[in-house]
This record gives sequence, C-alpha cells and structure tokens, in this order.
Amino acid sequence: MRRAVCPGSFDPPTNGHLDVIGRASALFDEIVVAVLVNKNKKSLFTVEERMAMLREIVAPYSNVRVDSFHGLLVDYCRDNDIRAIVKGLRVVSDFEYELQMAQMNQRLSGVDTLFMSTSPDYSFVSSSLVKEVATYGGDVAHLLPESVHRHLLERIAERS
Ligand code: COD
Repeated sequence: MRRAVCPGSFDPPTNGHLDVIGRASALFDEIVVAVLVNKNKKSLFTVEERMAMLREIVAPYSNVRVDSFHGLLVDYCRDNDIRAIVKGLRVVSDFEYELQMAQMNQRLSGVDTLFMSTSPDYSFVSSSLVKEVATYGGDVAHLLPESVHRHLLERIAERS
C-alpha cells in the first residue's frame, strides 16, 4: 500500500491544508493527516479539537484518516509503514526551511518528502495569520472550511 503522511500543527486547519490533503489523496492509497503534539507551543485548539475538526473536513475523502504523533516525524513514519511525507509549498521562504527538514528526514530514515505547490487561492494563508485577522474582527470565512470557521469564531468569543 502506498501510504503518505501530511503532518502539521493544524491550529486550525485551513483551506490551504485541505487543498493539499485532497490532492495528495488522489496520488496515494492512504493519507494519514498527523497532528504534532507539541506541549511547548501555545495553541488555540487542543490536539483533540484539531483532530475532530480535521476528521470533519476530510470526511469526503475515503482514504484519508487523522492521527496524532509525538517526537520525530520519521519515527512515526517508521512505526506506521509510511514511505512519503507530503508538504505544501506556499512561498519561497517556505522552501528553505522545508528543504532542510526534508533533507534531514531523508538522511535520518530514507523517507522522502514530496512538495505540492499550493493553490494560488491559498498561497498567502497560514493558520497563524487567519487567527490574527479573525481575532481583530477580519473576515476569514473564505479561507477556512465552514465548520472550522464556526469553531474559530466560538473560540475567539470565549477568550475575549
Ligand atoms: N497551502 C498549502 N500548504 C499549506 C498551507 C497553504 N496555505 N498552509 C500550510 N500548509 C502545509 C505546509 O506544508 C506545512 O508544512 C503543513 O501544511 C502544516 O502546516 P502547519 O502550519 O499546520 O504546521 P507546521 O508547519 O507547524 O508543522 C511542522 C511539522 C509538525 C510538520 C514539523 O515541525 C515536524 O515534522 N515536527 C515533528 C518533529 C520533527 O520530526 N522534527 C525534525 C524535523 S527535521
């Protein structure tokens, strides 16, 4: 089985993430969307909340499942028989960091990283910018799946 992982923080998942996940699902037998558990990073949503949002939005793709992981991504890949990492590339500045990680992961484990160019509609979208704009009342509805947008507005309202 050709299985690949789309890893990330997904705090929260955006249309940019979903675009890459959906396109990757057409290329592999199975895609695992894996949420990094990182206790040192302050997040707006818990890992469980992010996984629940992801499960909801990937429901149309029958070969996509959602999981979480601790520690090194390459260890998760080894333990789950995953041969490829799929990442989206937005802008040139993404490339330098992503290339470094891809080469490190390849050297550590032999797992290859495949880069997918982001859709021009979402090349400027990141979870952190979406949170910032929404916090100050900007409209981000067109950048997020509808259910995620609802959860985001609820969370911001709870915190204000
Ligand atoms: N369009 C297309 N793709 C996008 C968009 C967009 N608008 N936004 C994000 N993406 C893609 C990017 O490929 C990104 O890599 C991925 O989605 C996830 O994005 P985020 O922001 O949710 O997640 P990150 O960047 O915080 O995730 C980083 C990882 C968790 C993948 C990374 O830190 C990791 O693998 N950590 C595990 C520890 C480890 O193995 N470290 C050693 C690395 S060599």
